[in-house]
Amino acid sequence: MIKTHYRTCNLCEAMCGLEIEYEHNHVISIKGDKEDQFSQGYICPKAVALQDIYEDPDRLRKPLMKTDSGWKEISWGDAFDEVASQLKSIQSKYGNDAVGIYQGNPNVHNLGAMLFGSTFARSIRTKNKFSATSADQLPHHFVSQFMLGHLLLLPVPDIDRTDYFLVFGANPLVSNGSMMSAAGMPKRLKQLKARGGKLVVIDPRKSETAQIADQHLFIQPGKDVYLLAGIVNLLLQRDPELPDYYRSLEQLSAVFSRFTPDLVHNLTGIDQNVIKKIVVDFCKADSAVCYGRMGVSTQQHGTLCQYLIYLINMLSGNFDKPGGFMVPTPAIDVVKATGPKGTIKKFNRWKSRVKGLPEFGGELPVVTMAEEILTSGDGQIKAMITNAGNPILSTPNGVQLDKAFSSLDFMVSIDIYLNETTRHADIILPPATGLEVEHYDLVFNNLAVRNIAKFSDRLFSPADGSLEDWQIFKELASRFKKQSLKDRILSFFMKPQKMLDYSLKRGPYKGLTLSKLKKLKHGIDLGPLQPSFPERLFTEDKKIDLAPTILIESLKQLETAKGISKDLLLIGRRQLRSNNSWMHNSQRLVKGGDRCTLFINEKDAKDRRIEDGSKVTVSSRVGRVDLKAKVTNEMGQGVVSVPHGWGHNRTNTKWAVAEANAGVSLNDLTDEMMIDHISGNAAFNGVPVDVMPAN
Ligand SMILES: Nc1nc2c(c(=O)[nH]1)N[C@H]1C(S)=C(S)[C@@H](COP(=O)(O)OP(=O)(O)OC[C@H]3O[C@@H](n4cnc5c(=O)[nH]c(N)nc54)[C@H](O)[C@@H]3O)O[C@H]1N2
Ligand SMILES: Nc1nc2c(c(=O)[nH]1)N[C@H]1C(S)=C(S)[C@@H](COP(=O)(O)OP(=O)(O)OC[C@H]3O[C@@H](n4cnc5c(=O)[nH]c(N)nc54)[C@H](O)[C@@H]3O)O[C@H]1N2
Ligand code: SF4
Ligand SMILES: [Mo]
Repeated sequence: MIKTHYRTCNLCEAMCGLEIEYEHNHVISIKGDKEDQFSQGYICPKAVALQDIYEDPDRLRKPLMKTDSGWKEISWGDAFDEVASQLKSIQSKYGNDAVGIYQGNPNVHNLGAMLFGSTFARSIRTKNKFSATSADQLPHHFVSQFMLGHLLLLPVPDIDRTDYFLVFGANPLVSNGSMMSAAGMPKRLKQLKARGGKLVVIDPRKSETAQIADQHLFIQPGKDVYLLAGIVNLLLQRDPELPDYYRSLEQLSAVFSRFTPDLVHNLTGIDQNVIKKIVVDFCKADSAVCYGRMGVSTQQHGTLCQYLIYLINMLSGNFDKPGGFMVPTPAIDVVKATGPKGTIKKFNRWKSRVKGLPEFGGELPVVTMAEEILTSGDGQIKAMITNAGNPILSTPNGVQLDKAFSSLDFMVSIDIYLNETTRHADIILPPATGLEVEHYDLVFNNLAVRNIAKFSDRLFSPADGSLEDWQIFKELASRFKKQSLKDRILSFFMKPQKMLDYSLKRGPYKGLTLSKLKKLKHGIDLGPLQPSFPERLFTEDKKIDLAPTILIESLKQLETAKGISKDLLLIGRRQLRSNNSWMHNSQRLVKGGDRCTLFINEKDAKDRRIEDGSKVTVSSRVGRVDLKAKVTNEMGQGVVSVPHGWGHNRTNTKWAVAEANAGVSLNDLTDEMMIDHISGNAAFNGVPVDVMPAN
């Protein structure tokens, strides 16, 4: 008999509701759930990958151990014992920091990993913790920590009510929104325009989102900081009236007055009147919000850009206001649950050994991971744990990291594929995943443009003997931390559903329990975002510091002499049918020809005698790759673009479809020396490159 299952897609941040028809353990169809309280039927082409991953013959289902004669399946018990014994022996020989951990993106899309991953990571007692955060949204956390007092107190654009949406370096039509969970982005943007609202996009490429905008401004990669500072300067000249929970306003004028429209024009090429008009329109709109994502977070001024975006929203009176920049009130308040007050201490408590980069939130910047493995001496990393991550393809200078991982004494990966990263492991522990697990979005409800809640049951039971991520973490942690009787009793009761129910009951919505949520197959809408400041602040004085010293000092030193760069600069490009590095083993998603191409402007192509469709060689300080060029004036002059997550051409991987559609890795060109100097975040955008016809 054909049955229907409702769940939330956990592949990206959008949280789309799915309606899945199935019979026994076979999926018949995956469609958008029209009754879903958040997505109302919207899905993107990636949703079907949940079926493909479930059925994928390449997906790992049993622990693997590397032997001289190849990979060998072993039992879970033997795998855990071997992992614990190897890691412990390395730690006793070289110290705790000799074991490093890298946690990848799917962790935050995984209920079990969210509940148990950090306990596991803590049990290893190492200072060498890394994650995809420092190749992504670290600047947002940094600014929230310094201005709002908690790194998870993250404002999002109230996109459904805004009248003016000013977007820097984000492409929500393709990414479906990031640090802004909003299923159904095309419809939401259409509604913005239908109610007379404006969409303005600043991007070195006329992206899919820029193409539907009222206004698109090309910008040279990395130059946003000047435009943003120029906007702040003009806002300050309007003498903003601010609520009394803001402080240090008086410090700002002296710092920002040099960012005149003329200076901004010289540094960005953007016309003075265009800049002034943006400020006038932004202030005139009933509500307005400025928002920036990967394009501005992962560049050399990432943290300053996010700081200036927060300031623009605050100085224009749009912070914590409907239609502006608001902090959601999720049913499970992860901010409260994780927050000691006055958390400014969570920065620079230790530094990386080789480059001296600061810790933030307990982690070191991932740009430094390879050198921490390759540089000998006290505190060198000798063993790695990777968990739901593919840093060989997703962090700068993948070739160097390849070399680093192959030099390790031991490596264990918790992952569902034998891919570019996990091929270096000695042991792979593959969890049940996707349709086989329960789901609740602990992280993305914290970033959603409406307050909602939904619980998804598992659709299929995991294959016989499979374990889930949380069970793997629990098993491993128990081997690292001595368990008292109390620990063991507590651990027996610590299961995802129990923990969810406990947290829901302590959340802001009275009467919302897990059993109630389980009956609401399409989720529950808890209403639009609500103003909640200054009560929500975690700062000690309950005020927002508009001028945190570290940010203001860095702005004062900001170089303004250089003008427009003559180099050809490389940026990334997300694609609707990809998801970082791991959705290329789905035939349905990769079909339709090679998408791993270099986009280049007509003039830049002509200057280099490059023809549309021809092979080109792209080289940077760290490496070179050959790929096909597409000549398009979507690209601003002097900027080229390559999508990331491809490059499945390394040896000894086991994902056949991906290998047959290999592409090249953008991160064989990006440079681990290019960083955001405040936070240590990777600067993927604006890498100087040479492009020429191949051979
Ligand atoms: N040049 C450039 N580089 C970038 C970016 C860019 O824009 N440009 N984007 C950056 C961003 S935003 C991010 S988030 C990172 C992502 O960086 P990573 O997280 O390192 O890379 P992913 O490709 O997401 O790899 C996810 C891994 O998790 C595994 N996996 C999937 N589901 C599960 C599961 O349920 N359990 C476990 N244990 N494993 C699972 C997959 O097999 C895969 O190996 O990449 C960054 N890299
Ligand atoms: N289909 C799909 N969806 C995804 C993902 C995916 O891989 N595929 N990944 C998910 C993840 S992990 C994340 S973090 C989000 C990211 O979500 P977004 O940030 O919305 O996605 P990107 O496509 O990286 O958008 C970055 C934009 O910045 C522009 N840009 C590059 N450099 C600069 C610059 O210096 N200045 C300015 N102003 N713009 C610049 C690029 O041209 C691009 O249009 O997407 C998520 N959703
Ligand atoms: S937009 Fe994201 S959440 Fe929605 S169906 Fe696509 S991958 Fe899934
Ligand atoms: Mo990301």
